[in-house]
Amino acid sequence: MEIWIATGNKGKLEEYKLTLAKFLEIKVYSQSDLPVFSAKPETGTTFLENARIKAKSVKALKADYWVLGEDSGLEVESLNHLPGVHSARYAGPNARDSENVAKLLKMMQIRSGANRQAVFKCMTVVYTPQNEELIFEGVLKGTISPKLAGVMGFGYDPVFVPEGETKTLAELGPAWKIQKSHRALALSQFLAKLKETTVIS
Ligand code: ITT
Repeated sequence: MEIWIATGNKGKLEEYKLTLAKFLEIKVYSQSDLPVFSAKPETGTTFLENARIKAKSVKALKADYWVLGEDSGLEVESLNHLPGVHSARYAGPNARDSENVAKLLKMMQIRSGANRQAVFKCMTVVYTPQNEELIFEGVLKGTISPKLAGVMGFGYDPVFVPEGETKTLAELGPAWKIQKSHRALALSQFLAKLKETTVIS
């Protein structure tokens, strides 16, 4: 099977490719493999709405294939669950990961006190070749470290310490993330469904 991942985020794509590499029957492509593609604005107010916008924009060009779109983000308890759907743009429309992380740490210094609880959420929408919609969700609980640590991964990985761990995701690295992250948890549900329907073995 061919699956098209509707993302322009290289960090996300790398994690999908790493996980799917062991399934020799799955070929992975992304929107950057399309000759012409322009991403639609993420106008949804929920992860699900934005995941649908992304998946549908690639499905419109790859109607007969499997297409996966995903919207994810960080919800910090003491910041009223922000940055949430704004995670990629928290410090501004074209903000770099380092700027988003710096804003997060600053906001938490002002507002969070001792409460550093946070969750990563990943909402995944898959369209089958027959255009059936499948929805999967993954959640990863943890805390926000006051200081950056680690160089692997992307986004908020250098400040997110998963529950039960003492290191950040950027220190734990891709081997940990592809087993246990919010993205991995959503993807494993999709893979279970593919196995159930014998698309893969
Ligand atoms: P696409 O929409 O093209 O997939 P994006 O980066 O804009 O790429 P999102 O809108 O889903 O993706 O925003 C997700 C943001 O949430 C992402 O840019 C990171 O800042 C953060 N994020 C999501 N998953 C993460 C992870 O596993 N590690 C670190 N940060 C993550």
